[in-house]
Amino acid sequence: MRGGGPGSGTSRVALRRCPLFVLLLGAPGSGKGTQGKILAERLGLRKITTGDILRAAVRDGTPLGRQAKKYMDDGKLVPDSVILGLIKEELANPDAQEGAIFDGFPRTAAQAELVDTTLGEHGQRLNRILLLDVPEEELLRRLTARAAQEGRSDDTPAAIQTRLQVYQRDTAPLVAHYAERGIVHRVPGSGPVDAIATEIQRDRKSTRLNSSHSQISYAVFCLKKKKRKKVHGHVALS
Ligand code: B4P
Repeated sequence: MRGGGPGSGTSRVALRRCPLFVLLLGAPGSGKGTQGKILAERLGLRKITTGDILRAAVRDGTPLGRQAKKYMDDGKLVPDSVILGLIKEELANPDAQEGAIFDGFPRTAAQAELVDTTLGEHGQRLNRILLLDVPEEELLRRLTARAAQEGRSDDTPAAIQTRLQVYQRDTAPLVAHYAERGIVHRVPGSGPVDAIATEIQRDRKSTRLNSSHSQISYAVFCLKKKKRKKVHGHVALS
């Protein structure tokens, strides 16, 4: 949901001055899309979902969609040569300057580097990584159930196996990269959707705008950072 940010004028000013970038990371079926939607609505931030953008491109038959379709149907990642331009474009969107929830990217080392560099050019950085932790049997159960309900072309048994392997090979290593910065928060991702959302809400570093008290604290935090920026000429937001 855009523009539906936290209610008070103070929070809006704080949000503009101190953007919040949260990445939802997890295996296929771990609930990134589900929890990302709830979190984006709660924080009034834009959610950028590469999977949705790619599926829309496939549906509309655009050049991007035609390039991506085969990889997606096979459960493979769309190559970085195709996806990096898309990510750069999304991050350049004026809406994204206020902060955003990233769902589905970065997924490779090259994408992570692009995100770091692009945010860094604006004095920004990823503030929080929410790692949704779900056992493989549960992932399989969810994706198989969705295949029956929605018939998504990459929810076939073979594509699901490939997606799980590709996640372990290309995306899971990013956790160590972000853990070095101390910004990873592991969230148990099994159980009712509401309970998981509540667990995420408890993590103040990823939802620090969710109460009027934290909005004020956050505004003060941002103003302090801004002052430090003037003195030292750089920003460190995490
Ligand atoms: P995505 O759309 O990102 O698909 P995904 O990783 O499988 O996650 P998904 O959104 O489906 O799962 P979610 O966890 O929300 O990517 C699809 C393809 O696009 C990729 O394979 C790749 O080809 C391409 N792609 C996308 N981004 C790319 C990138 N950056 N680089 C290269 N290629 C890219 O939910 C799964 C299911 O679980 C849902 O049905 C949901 O309702 C259910 N669920 C959620 N939470 C639940 C809970 N608590 N209990 C029970 N069910 C739950």
